[in-house]
Amino acid sequence: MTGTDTPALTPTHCPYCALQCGMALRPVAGPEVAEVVERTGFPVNRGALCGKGRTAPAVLRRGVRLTAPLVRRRPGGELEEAGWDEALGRIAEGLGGVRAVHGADAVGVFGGGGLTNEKAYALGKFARVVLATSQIDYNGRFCMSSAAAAHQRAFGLDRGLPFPLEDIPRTGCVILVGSNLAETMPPALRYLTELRANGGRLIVIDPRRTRTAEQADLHLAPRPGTDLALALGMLHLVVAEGRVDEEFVRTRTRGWEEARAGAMAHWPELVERICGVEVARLRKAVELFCGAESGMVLTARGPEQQAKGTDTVGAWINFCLATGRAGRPLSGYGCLTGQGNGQGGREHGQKADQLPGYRKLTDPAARRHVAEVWGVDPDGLPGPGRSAYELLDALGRDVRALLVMGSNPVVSAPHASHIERRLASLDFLAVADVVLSETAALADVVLPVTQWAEESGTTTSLEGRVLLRRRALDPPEGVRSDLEVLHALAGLLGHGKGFPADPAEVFDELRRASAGGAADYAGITYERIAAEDGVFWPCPDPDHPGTPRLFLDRFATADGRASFVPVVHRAAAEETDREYPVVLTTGRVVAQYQSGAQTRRVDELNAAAPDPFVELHPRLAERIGVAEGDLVAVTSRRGRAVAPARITGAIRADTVFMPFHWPGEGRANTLTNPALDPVSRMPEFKVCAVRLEAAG
Ligand SMILES: Nc1nc2c(c(=O)[nH]1)N[C@H]1C(S)=C(S)[C@@H](COP(=O)(O)OP(=O)(O)OC[C@H]3O[C@@H](n4cnc5c(=O)[nH]c(N)nc54)[C@H](O)[C@@H]3O)O[C@H]1N2
Ligand SMILES: Nc1nc2c(c(=O)[nH]1)N[C@H]1C(S)=C(S)[C@@H](COP(=O)(O)OP(=O)(O)OC[C@H]3O[C@@H](n4cnc5c(=O)[nH]c(N)nc54)[C@H](O)[C@@H]3O)O[C@H]1N2
Ligand code: SF4
Ligand SMILES: [Mo]
Repeated sequence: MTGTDTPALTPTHCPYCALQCGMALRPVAGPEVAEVVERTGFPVNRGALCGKGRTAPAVLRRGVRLTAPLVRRRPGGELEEAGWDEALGRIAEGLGGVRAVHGADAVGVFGGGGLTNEKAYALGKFARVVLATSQIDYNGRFCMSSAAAAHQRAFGLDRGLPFPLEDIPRTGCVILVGSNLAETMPPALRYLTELRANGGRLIVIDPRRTRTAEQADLHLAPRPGTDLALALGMLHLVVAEGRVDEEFVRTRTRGWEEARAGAMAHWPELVERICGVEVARLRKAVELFCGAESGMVLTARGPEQQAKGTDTVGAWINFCLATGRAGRPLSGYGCLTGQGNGQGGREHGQKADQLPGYRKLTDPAARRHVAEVWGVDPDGLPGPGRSAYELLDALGRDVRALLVMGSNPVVSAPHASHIERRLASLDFLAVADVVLSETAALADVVLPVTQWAEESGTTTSLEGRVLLRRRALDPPEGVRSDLEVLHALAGLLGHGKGFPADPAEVFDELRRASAGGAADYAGITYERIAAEDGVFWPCPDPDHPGTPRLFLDRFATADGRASFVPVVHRAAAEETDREYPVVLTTGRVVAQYQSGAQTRRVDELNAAAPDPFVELHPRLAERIGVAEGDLVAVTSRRGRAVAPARITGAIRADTVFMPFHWPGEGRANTLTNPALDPVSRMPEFKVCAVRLEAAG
């Protein structure tokens, strides 16, 4: 480089959450590798970033990340550095060997919602075509699958937000259910602040008075796991107070009578008893929402990560439909998807029942279309496989070899001690990761892969906006991209063609595979994304402008009407009793991301959030005799975790909260209940019964 050159600034997006904040990267000399520069021109975050985004380059450094493959040369031995040929050869042998002895479905694949569209697509194709296994699913099952299922049921299409974030400040009232946006997507808090500045109202429903709830005009704090009753109780009041939008119900929906009957069975006093929210506050919420010209209900993991998450979201959609707050400008139901590519990652085929373009694996026309793009026989494509938890639970039994790409289930799966044992009982485990995660540490082979800043690829944000991350840096010696890994493994397993390592080439194939599907990317190109700040799907052809707003004329059902779904409240899978008298709920803190595999390696983030904790109310703390910072033992039917007490009046006295970002003694998922939603197969991360003791 000559003295006058400044290293190029590359516009890109954050590697972490679904907000996909715009940023720019500049390479720097020395161990720091790169610095993040504000990119004010990107409309979603206008330059603002949270601490995780700002410090993301720290994980690009050598010493922090993996830079050589690791192999375990004898059972029970240590992981040792190896060359790529040996590592890839061992994986081909490990997966191929199990398949030869136990059949194709004995080989499983576990993907992630953080993978780019190109990777998610290639991983799904690799499983179905190269491994010919039905056993592929991914961590998105733990994330937004309940909202996705409810979306499909009611609207015939699942895109988390049917409108762009920029619409939020202009609506009349937002009900935010179980989302702690202030910690989980800090730059998006601006949309709520602007809403209130414009005179709009904000209602937050969360058992904790979070930093998000503090912004609200009205905060309802139900007992965890009772959101379904709460939504039904509010719909009851809508009916009782004559606030149903009859015209909208008649012309744009079907199934109201049955849904209405379900709501009428949940009279407000009953709901008050179930949820612990006073009738007067329910009434106030209905008054604020229905009194505004327009309104939105936005849910996140609070109501969704329940064994009845699909019905709970269904009840909120019913509420929107009955009040005419859907399929109209500035109104609607939306789900705040979580992972960096949480939206795109659920569209292109790493899900157990799915083919690219959000097609169904059981649909003969979909199989024909995708098989043609792949150049394979449609009858040779496997059928749907197990959902994420069921797949992990089958390890070492029906599924004997596993390839993990983009997830760390040892920390993030429910009943994690059980899943850790299942992983350890495998005949063969391969993990591709950027760091030595807790799951990678159990593997027979670990492949070090390139990161966001070192490779190009698209993600689809929570808005349904398809974005381009650009390669800004050269990866260090010794690492390869996930696409290169799949290319090489496919070759070793007899598929020398069909798995290009170039993301642009993969994206072009994805466009063809998605063409005509629900999530149609056919008209989206890298060039367009770059020129237009992203393109909203569906976008069926290059002249199509993309679709920021869905459902304004019709819903995506056969007759264009939205479906009410008849739902009734039911108890959590595990209720409190004398032995386990307290409800545990789990979630996030601003400075750590997910299983912490990446963010626990960043000094600045660890300084802000070094350790797990148990958040509890002063009355509960007094009852068990602990003071601030004292160790608390939390025991559920599945195990015991220990972490320091954090005492606050901002949580219900019958509930404790633990973040799930840490392994070891304070691992929240040692305690959680793997009860699954019958439709979405989402585990009940947000509710289980526990007992507390001082652990002095
Ligand atoms: N800092 C940070 N940001 C992240 C992530 C991260 O790990 N760290 N992860 C990303 C991902 S993948 C996701 S999915 C999103 C998640 O984003 P959020 O859904 O906002 O995060 P959570 O903390 O899991 O849960 C939100 C709130 O639900 C409340 N809650 C608990 N139980 C219940 C209940 O029964 N009912 C209701 N109504 N509320 C309840 C909790 O108190 C919590 O405040 O965040 C994304 N952003
Ligand atoms: N108790 C409790 N448990 C929960 C939740 C909760 O609220 N409570 N939330 C659930 C939710 S919403 C989610 S989304 C899950 C997430 O749980 P995980 O799937 O464990 O999420 P991450 O920690 O993001 O794991 C991603 C892994 O992939 C690696 N990685 C990152 N990028 C890439 C890449 O491009 N390629 C490859 N090969 N690897 C990569 C990271 O280093 C990390 O090890 O946790 C779930 N678990
Ligand atoms: S809010 Fe999400 S996308 Fe934005 S900087 Fe933070 S982690 Fe990254
Ligand atoms: Mo998530």
